[in-house]
Amino acid sequence: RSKQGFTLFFTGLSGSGKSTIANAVMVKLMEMGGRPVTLLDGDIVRKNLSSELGFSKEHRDLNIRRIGYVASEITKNGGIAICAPIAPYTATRRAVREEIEAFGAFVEIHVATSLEECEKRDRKGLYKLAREGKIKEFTGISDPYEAPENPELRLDTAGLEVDYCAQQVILKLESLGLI
Ligand code: GGZ
Repeated sequence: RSKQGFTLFFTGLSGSGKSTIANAVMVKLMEMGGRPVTLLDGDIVRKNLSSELGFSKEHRDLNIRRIGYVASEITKNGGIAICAPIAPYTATRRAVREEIEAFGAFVEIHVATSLEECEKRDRKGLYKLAREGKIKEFTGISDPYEAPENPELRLDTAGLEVDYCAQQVILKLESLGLI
């Protein structure tokens, strides 16, 4: 009998490493075969599903609820959904967890790379623009990030290799009996 579906939900600041780890985990899960794996990355969802939305609390919540709905359908059908938005609000993450747990497991991974480290990396130059006030409502600078209190896994990527982080996620999924 094949195992239940589940959703892997990465949350963390811009530049924390969510997308990078999510991609590495996706590759590992695909190599294992079995269930189909769908990646719902922040960028891709914003482009294809939420292109009319900005970054107010209302719009961020709507974005996360859409991601949650798609992930719940995938989970219901026995697949693996990997989500990687910032998802800054605890209550919204909890609502998505409840929606998904009706059908399968919800595994929350807090990519807890510090603001200092994310800003130091500033891969896309967005922190600089946010500090200059050229991007408004920027998470961590001029908008809140509510860190999860009880994630299934917490990873601070500073000084860690991508592959090591991805392996920690795989080990967690094994210990939860999901793979
Ligand atoms: C945060 C912003 C903002 C503001 C643009 N605040 O590093 P990135 O560039 O690729 O990831 C960030 C992405 C955040 O979109 P999400 O859909 O993940 O956010 S949420 O879950 O809150 O809906 C960043 C870019 O969009 N970006 N403006 N003001 N990030």
